[in-house]
Amino acid sequence: MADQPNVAQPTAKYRADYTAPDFTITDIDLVFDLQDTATRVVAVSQVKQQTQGVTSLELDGDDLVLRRLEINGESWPHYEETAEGLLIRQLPEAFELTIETEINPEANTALEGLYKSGGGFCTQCEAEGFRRITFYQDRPDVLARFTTKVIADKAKYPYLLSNGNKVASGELDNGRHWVQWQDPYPKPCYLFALVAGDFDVLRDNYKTVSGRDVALEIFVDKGNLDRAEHAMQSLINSMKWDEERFGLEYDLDIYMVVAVDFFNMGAMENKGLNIFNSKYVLANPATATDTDYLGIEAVIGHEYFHNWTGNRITCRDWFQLSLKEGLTVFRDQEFSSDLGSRPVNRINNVRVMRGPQFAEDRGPMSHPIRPEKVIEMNNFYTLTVYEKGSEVIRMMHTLLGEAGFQAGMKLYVERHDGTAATCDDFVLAMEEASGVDLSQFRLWYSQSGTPLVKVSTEYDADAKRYLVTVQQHTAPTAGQADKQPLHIPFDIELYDSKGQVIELQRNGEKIHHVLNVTESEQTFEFDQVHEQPVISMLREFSAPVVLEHDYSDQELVFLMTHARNEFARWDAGQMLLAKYIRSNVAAVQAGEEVVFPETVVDAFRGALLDEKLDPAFIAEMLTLPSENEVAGWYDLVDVDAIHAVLGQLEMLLATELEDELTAIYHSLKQTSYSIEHGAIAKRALRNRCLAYLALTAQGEKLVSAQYEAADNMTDTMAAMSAANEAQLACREWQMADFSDKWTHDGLVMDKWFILQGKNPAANALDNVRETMQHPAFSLKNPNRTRSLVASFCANNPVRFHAKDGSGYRFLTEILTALNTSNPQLASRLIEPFLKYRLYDEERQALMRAELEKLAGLDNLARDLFEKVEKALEQ
Ligand code: B3K
Ligand code: ZN
Repeated sequence: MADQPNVAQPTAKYRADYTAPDFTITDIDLVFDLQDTATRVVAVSQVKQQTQGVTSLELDGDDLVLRRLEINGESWPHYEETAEGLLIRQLPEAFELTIETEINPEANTALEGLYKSGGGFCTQCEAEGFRRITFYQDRPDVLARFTTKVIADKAKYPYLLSNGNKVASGELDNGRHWVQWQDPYPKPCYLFALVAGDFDVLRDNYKTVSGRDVALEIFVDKGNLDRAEHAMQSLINSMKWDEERFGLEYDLDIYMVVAVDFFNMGAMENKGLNIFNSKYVLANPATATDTDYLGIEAVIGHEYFHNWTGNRITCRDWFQLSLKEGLTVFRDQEFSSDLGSRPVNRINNVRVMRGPQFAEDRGPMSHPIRPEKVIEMNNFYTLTVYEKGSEVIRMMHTLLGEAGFQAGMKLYVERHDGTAATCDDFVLAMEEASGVDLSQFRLWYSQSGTPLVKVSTEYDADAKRYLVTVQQHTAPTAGQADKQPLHIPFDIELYDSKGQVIELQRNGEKIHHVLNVTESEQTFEFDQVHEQPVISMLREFSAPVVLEHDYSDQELVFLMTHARNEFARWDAGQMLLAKYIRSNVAAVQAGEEVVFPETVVDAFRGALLDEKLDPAFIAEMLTLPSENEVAGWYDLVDVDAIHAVLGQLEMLLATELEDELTAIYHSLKQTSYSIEHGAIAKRALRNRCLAYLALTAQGEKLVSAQYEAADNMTDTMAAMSAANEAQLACREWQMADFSDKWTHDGLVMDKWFILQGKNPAANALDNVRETMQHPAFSLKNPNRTRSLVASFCANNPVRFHAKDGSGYRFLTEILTALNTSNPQLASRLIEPFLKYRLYDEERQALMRAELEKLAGLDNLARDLFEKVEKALEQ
């Protein structure tokens, strides 16, 4: 952006530039005197030189007022404040550093560092928020033992919490009190946490496999105790699961979870004191949907699993983020799959990969799971680092098998416990423990983009031979032009015409069903194949790639019914849908009719009526890909045509299958609510049926009746979203009724805000603007903002991409406001703009103009700067 002189250039960091710290900090003793606008923080650190001869120490600091600086108890004049923090000079080899800072938690709307949420204080330090509390070496490879004393008004803040064990407490004059905490495990400062407030506490306990008694405490806003039980049960399940599946046990006597309303992400794994977005803690049947319940289980698990993969073994530098995140996502996915439905979990994870992650790979922020260059670290908590990172771990699991993988985990933990490690360390442990060669596989860490895998097959009836030719190609991505072939575990199965599995063999030797694809083009040969087989490929989505193969409808219908694993059956259904979505998008663009053959409808009818299948799985079978996922298939996206085709296909399925959908809808009615998986599955299918039936003549009646009869939020929301999508007349009174009932509860109102954002009506944007005046809405609260604004901008493509540019101007207004108050949130919301190159010329020009407006802001935050700059770059 050379033509944007008013944009200050924030500096980038490169992975290749890593150097170990010149000093380390072994212990830090913190005292917080909490006041809303002027909190005092005294930090006493024991510092040791690591590089001989280096006598200056650079400390990171942001938005701090320095009140005192001492070395070994003496005032120290040899320092200067810099743009990045403090530079202290003429230091001895080992010393005690005392720093007193003053901070303003109330003014902290960025929700990073120490801030106020509701009536209480809380912290968020990952990635680089500790530097907003005190001057420190704010980097993950400096591991110190933390002692923390918190002082605050006793009436307002009866609970004063920090990491580790409570070691002392006392009363002070003028109504204040204090508590001191000590964490025995050395940790990087991003895992530091402090909470002060008044809460209701749900208590339980857990005895670990080796007999440690752990007190479990969940802190929620007063009055919310009845919404914490599922989180507690999920925590207990996580602790048990990690012992059983990974042999990993909890290591402190207390585990605390605090739910707060103002939080930029889902949750944070601070040692012994997790801080959670209340969305991932609070649930009861009246306020939360089944999806919310499952989300709580997954996030509680995820943060708990970080205790080993993240906390006991942390990251050497932030470029290694996937070391802890990819691995921990893999662990939480396995946890959810072991406790619930494995196929349904896999399907939903794959949807995230094929939709938003593949889209990220194609955009200007495309990066490998281990990025090479970062301006603002918070911008790299991405689907690529997390979800693709997890797929990379999963591929190793596929290549090594469960036993080999667990041997690798064991070695990794033995070698690196208590240290800050790298992704290479992890792969090396996996390789050495299993004997599987991962040398080419390592490329997944450094190469970005989604490989395209094209497969062609050939059957030689005389020789009874079957040939499978696999080609891989990764197109250039932003910032990375040259690509090499990757090591792709490619899981296949062959079926005969009766649906029996054909054993894979060649020259009398068995061949494993996971093929090692390592070259740009490779042919695999199988013999003793007695008839033309049907091939199932990329089973379980064995690698994060796009598969291209010229399947006939007949083959796909065959796989939908005969493939042995459910994921493959679902995937065949998706491929069949994809074929007709593509051909119909072309038809609509050419002004022709939408065509959807009877045989395809019948295949979906078969799935719907298959009593052997899990109802939750059938619901997935009958779910079309989202408009965004379909958009990802095109270099030039036609939002209107995609919307029209998906709408018409849904209408067609609804009309053709109306009798079956109606029968199943009524047969799945339950008399009481439970969150047991069988019950969730039945609701999932029943509500999927309702979404289709809403499009038929009975829609108004069924949807109204369900809303009125619903005794749980899942059924209420299913009715409301069906009414919203189908634009039924009952939508209006339902929305009004819901808002009357829940205005006092922002978390519940988020569901209503989402529906306003996704409203397909032509005046959706006017409604969204009006909704911003709703008493429950606030741009200061990230959950509210995401619910309304992100659902409009990211999940209502037809309205957001209105040709008059009104949606684009709206997003710029929001981003401009958030740029100063909460840049991290702004940076999440800007995503739809980053894809502007995929739209027609007029829309491109309009979006580009908005990006340029943002680039021209005087005070553009580095979070937005990094994305805007990359988006505008050619
Ligand atoms: N580690 C945190 C995410 C921190 C995000 C910082 N912007 C939550 C998690 O992944 O578990
Ligand atoms: Zn995580």
